[in-house]
Amino acid sequence: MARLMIVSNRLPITIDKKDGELFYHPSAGGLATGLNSLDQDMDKVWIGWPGKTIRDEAEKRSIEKQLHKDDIIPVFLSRKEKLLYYEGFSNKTVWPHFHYFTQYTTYDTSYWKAYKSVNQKFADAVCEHYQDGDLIWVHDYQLLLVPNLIRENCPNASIGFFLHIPFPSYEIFRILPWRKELLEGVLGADQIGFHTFGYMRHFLSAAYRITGHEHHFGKLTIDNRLINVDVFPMGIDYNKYAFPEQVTNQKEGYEAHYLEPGQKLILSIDRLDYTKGIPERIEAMAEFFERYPKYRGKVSLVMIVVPSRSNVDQYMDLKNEVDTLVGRINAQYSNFDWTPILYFYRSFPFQDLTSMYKAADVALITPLRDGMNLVAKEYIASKETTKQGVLILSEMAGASNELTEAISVNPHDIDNMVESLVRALEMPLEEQAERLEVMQYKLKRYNVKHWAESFINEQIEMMESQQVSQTNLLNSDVKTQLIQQYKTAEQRLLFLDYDGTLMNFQTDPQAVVPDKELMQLLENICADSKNKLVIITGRDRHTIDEWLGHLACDMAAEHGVWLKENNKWRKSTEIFDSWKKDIRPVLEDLVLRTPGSFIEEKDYSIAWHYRKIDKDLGEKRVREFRDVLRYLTASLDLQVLEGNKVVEIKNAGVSKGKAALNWINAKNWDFYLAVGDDHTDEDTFKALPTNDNAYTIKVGIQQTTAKYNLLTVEEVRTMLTEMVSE
Ligand code: GDG
Repeated sequence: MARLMIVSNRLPITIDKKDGELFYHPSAGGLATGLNSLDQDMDKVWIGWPGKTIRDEAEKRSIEKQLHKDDIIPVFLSRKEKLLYYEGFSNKTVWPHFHYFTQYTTYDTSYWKAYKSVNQKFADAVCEHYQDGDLIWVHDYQLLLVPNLIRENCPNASIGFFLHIPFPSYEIFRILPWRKELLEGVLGADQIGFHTFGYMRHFLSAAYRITGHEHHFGKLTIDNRLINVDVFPMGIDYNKYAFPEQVTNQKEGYEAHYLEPGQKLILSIDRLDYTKGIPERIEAMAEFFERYPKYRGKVSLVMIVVPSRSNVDQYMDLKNEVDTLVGRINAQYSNFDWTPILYFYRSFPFQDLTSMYKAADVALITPLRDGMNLVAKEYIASKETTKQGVLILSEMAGASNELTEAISVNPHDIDNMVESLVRALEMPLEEQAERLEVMQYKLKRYNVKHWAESFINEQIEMMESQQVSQTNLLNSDVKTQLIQQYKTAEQRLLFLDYDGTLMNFQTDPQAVVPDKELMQLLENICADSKNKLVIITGRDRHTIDEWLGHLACDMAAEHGVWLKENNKWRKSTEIFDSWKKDIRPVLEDLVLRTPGSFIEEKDYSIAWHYRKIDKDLGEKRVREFRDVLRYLTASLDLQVLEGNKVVEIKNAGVSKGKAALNWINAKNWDFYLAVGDDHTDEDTFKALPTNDNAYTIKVGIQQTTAKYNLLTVEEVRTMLTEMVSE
């Protein structure tokens, strides 16, 4: 049975030690709940750090034994690793940077080294326990390198990766000295998930600009491996908050101690973190009481701040700042019956938390940056039965994309914050219910179980489609059969495309000069008198002739405009080139407006290349240019071919397929082979007979009419070498 291997920095349990005895506490995070509620027909194995530094080897073994019973595999970290990898690179480099707090980003190579080696430790643990068919799901910013490190040792594993925090814009991301390694680490996955489309866009843009990999509708192809990048907004365990088991009526408690009857409660809950906008929120409360004295004595903010990362400098500073600000506003406005901010610096048991959600008239959730923010969703769910309550939510939280019926605020805009508070406190009950119902409907349907299922189901689909695309690969059995038929044949016709088939692409097309190894291979093919080799290319005849003209082979150039037989070039059909003088100025104008693009003029076609420029700009130009071309070519017998970062205008009625027929019809061949990589080669494939002795091979895994696929230029060369060897 396929298993799900979950890999996260922290395990769903935490180890504690008291008086030399070990204790195991379950940590009830959203992730653990979501994954536990998944269909039981998939066994789960969890790999991660148990949260405690254990030095004694015997103790480690005993923990391992205990945890293995629950299918948990601990990855132990030394004190130094915890300091450099976790507190260092994860929390002082990636965390601030990805949340746009670049002033807090620490650039420290010892952190980076530890991050790499601990990521390797996690990947090793995965590979050690991996079984064929397992699905691996890696989580979050502490483990960005893990997908690719797993891929190196388990190349066929199906790996998913989910980022729980924002992915910053390219302009921010590019600042990191380790940007390329981090991206390549994540790109080792088959599926990459984000909370919002914004993060996904940033990731794809960074992947393109930094590693050069382009996407099409969120799909990237790297080394002929398909990667799915998609949005999976994380949900909550809705019923747990909507219908909690034991809720104490906290509001009554507050009312008894702090509030006059009818007073209103505003609630905020966050970890102490500079991303959560806590000082800005307190300032907004102060301004609110300043501007609207009528609310003094009537409204209190219950502010729960959960201690976190308290040994990091910025967090200590933040704690001092928050303490001072709360002290100041309380000192300024409170009286014997009322305190403006009820400030708690500690965590609460779940029951207390849900009671506070229930009691709060308004939730004020105003992070400066937040991957998602589950507190906002939990608050909405807790209003399932009462249908009363208003959510004020920062537009910088990922959750604001879904919770569009909340009052949306910019946490940096103090006026906006103050006016939103008034709006929330004054909102009629009917409107509160209407807004809540819409949001509750969404959260109920897209809960945490649904989130995990949709990620995993999409990953399973990816795994299956990778397998399907592998079924057409020219495997060793087919290769043996091909070689046997080749050996016994007397009259063999071989069509080989050049760029992307025999040679890899380069940014400058003129630099793709054949190397010695290729020359030798082609000479060997031509040396056998039973072979008729035809190089069939889109290149102009002068270049291809200069490079390969000395070989005893035939050629078709410019996608079949020119044919070379018995060492002589001829035009395949009567065509004209007078149109080029009308089209060329349009292309020249395009080049002027698009620096880095260039024109390639052939005898009967003209091409505009945008290989060296930004893809988005290139595509924008193609769109504009398509309309102009349509107008210009309307009355001419021309066709426009959109290729791989090139647009080519040429005479209609010419194709590689038509050219191929020239040779196909010339003899009774008993072996055919055609190899090519792009859509113009599909015409060649279609022109070949469908007999068992005809082999059509596409280089790459894209859709094709060819019978087989090979993945790379290197594989094509190996196959040809084996075919012609004695
Ligand atoms: C990261 C991303 C993303 C809080 N105080 C107490 C308590 N909590 C619970 C809440 C909620 C969770 O902790 C906090 O989740 P958030 O989503 O708000 O924030 P992060 O911890 O920063 O999480 C974030 C999340 O990952 C998921 O992808 O949404 O953007 O930063 O569930 O209820 N629970 C208890 N006592 C407390 O005092 N029991």
